[in-house]
Amino acid sequence: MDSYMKDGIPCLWMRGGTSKGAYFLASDLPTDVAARDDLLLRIMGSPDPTQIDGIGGADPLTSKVAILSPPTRDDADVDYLFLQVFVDQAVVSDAQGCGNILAGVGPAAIERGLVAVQGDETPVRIHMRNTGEVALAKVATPNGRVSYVGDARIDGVPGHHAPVPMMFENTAGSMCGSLLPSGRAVDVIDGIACTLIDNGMPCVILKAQDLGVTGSETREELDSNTDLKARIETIRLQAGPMMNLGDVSDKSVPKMTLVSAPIAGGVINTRSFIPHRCHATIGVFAAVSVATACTLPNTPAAEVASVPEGETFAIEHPTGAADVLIERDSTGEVTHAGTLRTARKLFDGRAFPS
Ligand code: NQM
Repeated sequence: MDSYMKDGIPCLWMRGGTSKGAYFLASDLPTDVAARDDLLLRIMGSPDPTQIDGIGGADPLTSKVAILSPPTRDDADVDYLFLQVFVDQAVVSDAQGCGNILAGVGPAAIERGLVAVQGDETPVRIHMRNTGEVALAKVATPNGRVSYVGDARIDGVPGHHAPVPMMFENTAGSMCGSLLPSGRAVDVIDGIACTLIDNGMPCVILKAQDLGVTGSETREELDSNTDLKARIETIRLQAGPMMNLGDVSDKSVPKMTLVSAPIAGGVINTRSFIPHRCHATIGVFAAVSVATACTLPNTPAAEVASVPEGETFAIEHPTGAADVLIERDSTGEVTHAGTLRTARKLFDGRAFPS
């Protein structure tokens, strides 16, 4: 029995946007990456499809980790490393960021004393170590404390909570080197037209109808369509090297996003595979990448999208829509992006690994 099993590790369990995860201080975890990952697998209960012996929620959306540490850049207040703990494989991956878990980072950094409160709203500049960019989040801090109470609501989360607005810049090519890593806005893989794009999250965007589905199916319907999932995975494995991601068989990127015409007044309808299960909503940076693809003429996304005049892009998903703010320069290039999320502290205590 190691000391972690005996004494546990300080852990904040938080909802960030439409995801849920364990937030740790780097100083409470082993510095050796292999030892850290082994510990996180034991805490979450992986590999096991039920994660019954850990705190993970048996879903990629609730098997996530944020590691916080003091900033290593002058233009940031806190460093954030995101880790995806696979549910049914002994894999912990830093090969993607997570904009939903990002929503909890500002509040967690203040709760843990890494960032001081500044008035009723505290701006927190977050260095996202997975991709190297800095995001700006604003955290409600009335009376000198983080407040999770407020009037903001996001689709996919019941109720109303304090808003956490977030802004991003320089997200193009976050993990793939450039916005369109293959050098083209459209590639054809297995006979299907795809846009390989990275504006904060590597995504492959393809039309649902080209894969024989409508794109309005439920998460459960798509998750049980094993033929569809096998075709998507074959395309993904070919897209990975084309996106400078190498062999992606053990990686959670690229995400595979099926698009179709909007059905609820939004810009585009989506179903995202992340990459093997269908997302209950859509990732934050995935939504930014999809919105960006909508602005590229003659692409699968542009063909089905209703692109707005203004800056707000409602990206429809299985349980509603995610609003993404897209700012473009005079050439039409996306320069800034943003979104509104909420977050909530669910539990503060010590996690005990198996
Ligand atoms: O794209 C899930 C999520 C995400 C990622 C995933 C995310 C993002 O919704 O920024 O938020 O794509 O695995 O938590």
